[in-house]
Amino acid sequence: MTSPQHPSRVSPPPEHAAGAAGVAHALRTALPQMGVRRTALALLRVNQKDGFDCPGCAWPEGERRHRAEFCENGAKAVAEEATTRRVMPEFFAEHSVTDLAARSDHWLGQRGRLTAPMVRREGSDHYEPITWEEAVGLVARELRGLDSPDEAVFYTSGRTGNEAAFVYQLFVRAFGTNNLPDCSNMCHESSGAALTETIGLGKGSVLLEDLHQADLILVVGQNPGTNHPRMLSALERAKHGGARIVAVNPLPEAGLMRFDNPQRPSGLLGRGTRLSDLFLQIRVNGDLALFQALNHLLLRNDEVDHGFVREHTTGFEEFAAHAAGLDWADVLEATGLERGRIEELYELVRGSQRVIVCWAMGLTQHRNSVATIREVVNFLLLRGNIGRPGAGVCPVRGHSNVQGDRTMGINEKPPEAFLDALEKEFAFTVPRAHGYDTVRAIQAMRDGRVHVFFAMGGNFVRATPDSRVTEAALRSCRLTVQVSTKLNHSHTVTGRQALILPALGRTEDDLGRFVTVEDSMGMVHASRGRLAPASPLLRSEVEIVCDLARATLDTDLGWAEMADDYDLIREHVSRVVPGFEDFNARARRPEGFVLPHPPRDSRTFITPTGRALFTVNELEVLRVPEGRLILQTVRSHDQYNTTIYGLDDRYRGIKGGRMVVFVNPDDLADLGLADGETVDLVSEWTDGERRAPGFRVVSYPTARGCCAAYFPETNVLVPLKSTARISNTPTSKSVVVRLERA
Ligand SMILES: Nc1nc2c(c(=O)[nH]1)N[C@H]1C(S)=C(S)[C@@H](COP(=O)(O)OP(=O)(O)OC[C@H]3O[C@@H](n4cnc5c(=O)[nH]c(N)nc54)[C@H](O)[C@@H]3O)O[C@H]1N2
Ligand SMILES: Nc1nc2c(c(=O)[nH]1)N[C@H]1C(S)=C(S)[C@@H](COP(=O)(O)OP(=O)(O)OC[C@H]3O[C@@H](n4cnc5c(=O)[nH]c(N)nc54)[C@H](O)[C@@H]3O)O[C@H]1N2
Ligand SMILES: [Mo]
Repeated sequence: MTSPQHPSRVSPPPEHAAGAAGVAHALRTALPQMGVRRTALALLRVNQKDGFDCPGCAWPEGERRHRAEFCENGAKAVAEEATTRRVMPEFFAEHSVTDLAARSDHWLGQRGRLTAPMVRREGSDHYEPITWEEAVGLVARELRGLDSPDEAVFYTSGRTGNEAAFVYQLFVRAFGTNNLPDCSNMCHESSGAALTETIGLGKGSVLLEDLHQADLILVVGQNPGTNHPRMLSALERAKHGGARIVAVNPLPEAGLMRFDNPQRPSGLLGRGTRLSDLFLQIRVNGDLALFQALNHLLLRNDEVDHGFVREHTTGFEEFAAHAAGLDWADVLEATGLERGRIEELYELVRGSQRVIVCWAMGLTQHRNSVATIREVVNFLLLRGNIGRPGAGVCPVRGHSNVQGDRTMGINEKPPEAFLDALEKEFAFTVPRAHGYDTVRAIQAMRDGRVHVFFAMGGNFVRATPDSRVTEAALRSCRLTVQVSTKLNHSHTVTGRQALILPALGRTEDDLGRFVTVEDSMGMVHASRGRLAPASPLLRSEVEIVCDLARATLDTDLGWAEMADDYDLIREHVSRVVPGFEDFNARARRPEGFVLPHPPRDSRTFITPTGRALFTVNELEVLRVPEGRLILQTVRSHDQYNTTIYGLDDRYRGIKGGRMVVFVNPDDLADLGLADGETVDLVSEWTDGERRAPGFRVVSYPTARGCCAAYFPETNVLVPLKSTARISNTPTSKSVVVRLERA
């Protein structure tokens, strides 16, 4: 039995990424959406010094301000926003909410840009137009009617610029709560938790120059060919400078194997650079064991930078004692690797002076993610690979300003120093109790402790785990509000009343004003949109927040003035957030500026002991019952999180459908299944089973014992309570499933 959601063609995955095919694919997406003139106008302005920051990923631009760097998926992200298609108020008269709820993510996104504020009134199955004034009044009334400010939750997705993020958290705290969950909770929270504890700062410690100077780069649990395509140029440059590159991944991701740089004629011709010197096809969740094995070997052969360890670290003795007791049988079982392969990597490490570890969701979305990342830190500390050129930790962030949003105070557990500074600057009593993160926000709505849900961007209902539970949680609210650019499922799963507030995107002219963003490496720079807004009714996120604050709060912190002049916001930021001194002048520099990073800059570790911390992490091998696989949920090449650009996944050989599950041929044989069959995915958890029906089995060279399928379709399978220790991040990369023949 096949279904229309199954791909029309499945072929062996290609080894190459980008090249001429990438350019062609991007234009094929962009042209129908934007037309020739707008495509040219928009794509020429991406990441240029007087242009806008690419709404794609958070990878830094480097030499951006001098020459355009073409990126296929950046072009798709721009086209998605700069599209000429429009969702007009009449659209909502034609389509009921029930009708829209049954449509696919792809269909909803393809309708185009939202153009007017809309309300779904109690008891109605349709959205209808509402004025901004009335909409803002409605939110203010509901917020003021709550028994406690903690009965409201304010979510943020990572596209929101620094200025909007700062006024947003200011409004929420002036209102009286720290309920500020964000997409980070589902993303790099584990990295932040591990790095803050061990080096004193939850951000990466390398700059682009460091990558160029490294002699060994490990890319672990990351698929840059799809999700950070411009990173491949940096890897290519490192490679030409003599660096060795190692990919650690259950999947042989195309971009990591070979890269055809579209910036170069040789790349366009498809004679690319072989990127990875070594590919370790690790079993899902095997990374803690792998790094423990490397650390064990380094210690045993005394390949340790003792000077660094003595001067800058603490906890070494305990760590070393624990590492000595490594159990190789556990390591081999957890990683699924032969010992010889791990020793090959060890040899590369031993022969390298400057080592960088890059990682993304393959490390952060497991039960033991924080432990794994702490072990990565152990690995780098052992050889003094933090705080010197060409070396360091490199968590590669997702959304283009997710790191900046945190810096601006979008954080449900804000550091005390930040709250003190805020209190001093604005002279009101700031709430100190920690707020809800994403998972706890869902639980609070489900349990009737939260009645108003407000989202600054994103697609909460699809991005979060346990879709059925999350949907019910949102439906139980009195009011749900979505500040959005595009239609998505979160507009169709609503509280008793719901609002859609349409916002300006990055690419659009905001009365000539600019905002700022921070990339994955702590570089801050300006972003100025130039395209005419999708509708005259759109408002900037800053304006929306300031209006709402004025309508809700009795204290005036200068909302109207800030909405008018973003320089005033930046002045406040310059006094509240360290590293932003003289913000307005430095934001106007074409190159922007780099935020201080004490471990990177001077090996200053802002931990309680003033030293970097070695940690002891217990290895628990993730064992699954007979006949089960570990499912990891990934992105296709044609999606941006919950935004589905198209139904292909070119780098994995999939055309025309997303309902696939990638399984190793030997596992298929063991399970008595064959390529092309249709199965239900059934996840097994202590509280019962969850089912996602109708996936086409694809025989694929993934690691044994594992399988992969796309999110958001598989979010129904991720139990809400299955989260990482400490960071509480949903375990979207290790879901125990069985495949049931449909
Ligand atoms: N075009 C595009 N760009 C994006 C996004 C997008 O959706 N589309 N999303 C943005 C966002 S928000 C983020 S966070 C990033 C995400 O960037 P990635 O983290 O690259 O995204 P995923 O698709 O989740 O890929 C996870 C990778 O980790 C591997 N992996 C899974 N489990 C394990 C494991 O246990 N160990 C190891 N070693 N590897 C594992 C998978 O095979 C896959 O290669 O990209 C950002 N950029
Ligand atoms: N199973 C599984 N689940 C996951 C993941 C996974 O790997 N597996 N990854 C997780 C990760 S890493 C992340 S970051 C989250 C992402 O979670 P979110 O950030 O919540 O989701 P997105 O799909 O990025 O949000 C897309 C929507 O944002 C809105 N939008 C776009 N640009 C703007 C803008 O400029 N302003 C405003 N106001 N709105 C805008 C549009 O309406 C669009 O529909 O998902 C997480 N969920
Ligand atoms: Mo993310």
